[in-house]
Amino acid sequence: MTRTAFITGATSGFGLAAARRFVAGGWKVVATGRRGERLQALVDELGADRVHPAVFDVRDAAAMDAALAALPEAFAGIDVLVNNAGLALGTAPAQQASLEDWRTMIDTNVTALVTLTHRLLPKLIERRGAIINISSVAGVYPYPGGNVYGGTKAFVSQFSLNLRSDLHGTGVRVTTIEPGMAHTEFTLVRTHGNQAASDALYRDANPMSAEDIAEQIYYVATLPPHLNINRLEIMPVTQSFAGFQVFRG
Ligand code: NDP
Ligand code: 8X3
Repeated sequence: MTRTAFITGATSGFGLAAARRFVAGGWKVVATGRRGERLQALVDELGADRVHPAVFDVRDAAAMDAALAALPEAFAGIDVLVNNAGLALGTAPAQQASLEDWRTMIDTNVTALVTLTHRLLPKLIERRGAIINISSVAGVYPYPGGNVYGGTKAFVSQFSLNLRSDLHGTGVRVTTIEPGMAHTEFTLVRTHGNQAASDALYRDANPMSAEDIAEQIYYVATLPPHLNINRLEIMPVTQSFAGFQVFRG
């Protein structure tokens, strides 16, 4: 039986690469995002029998419900949910950050993720499926300017572990993937469209690629069903840790 992955944020970065990886592995994919033209391009590239485009803003629960209700029969049985859609906005310290940016990150990275998970849990339990939540090293290690973004990802990691607990005995697997720096549209979004800042961050840094993370997502999804990776933290070799800071004065 062909398995189906429901991948949020498949118009760019990890989600787009994951959609390609799953289809290459023989899966069907429900690909979501706001940019419908990109999802249509993915359908054109991979085939309408392999990819179903679901265009909605994950923060809009009614639009999410409508998209779920409109899933064609061939894509309605979900084996793996990849909660990937998300974003960081801003790098300013908390005392200078935009409250609107904070709320957007919480609405997207937390509220939308739990809403979709809640909606799809019955289907996932029925199929003894898997949930793969994309968190971040920013949810594990603090850094200046990480404030609410890191907070949302810490939520994702802890929510995943708690889901594991609640789903005990159902056969449903839950994994959180915590990547470090990867070259996608992430920094362009974080800097509100500053291409030069995005280029500067990745230049000469040899960051991970979207495909590197897609491979990890696919690996987790295709493990034997008796194995559960709880968390998978992955960084480029060029990124590591700095020490505590001490203010004197
Ligand atoms: P991209 O910006 O390249 O992709 C983000 C995806 O999320 C897009 O497909 C976008 O689709 C979707 N998305 C964002 N907001 C919404 C929304 N309101 N409704 C629907 N879809 C939305 O970034 P990445 O691929 O890097 O990011 C994917 C995930 O990985 C995020 O959760 C991010 O926090 C996380 N991450 C990224 C890291 C990195 O260094 N790149 C490292 C660690 C974690 P569209 O705009 O079309 O709606
Ligand atoms: C993004 C990874 O290292 O830019 O989640 O915080 S990092």
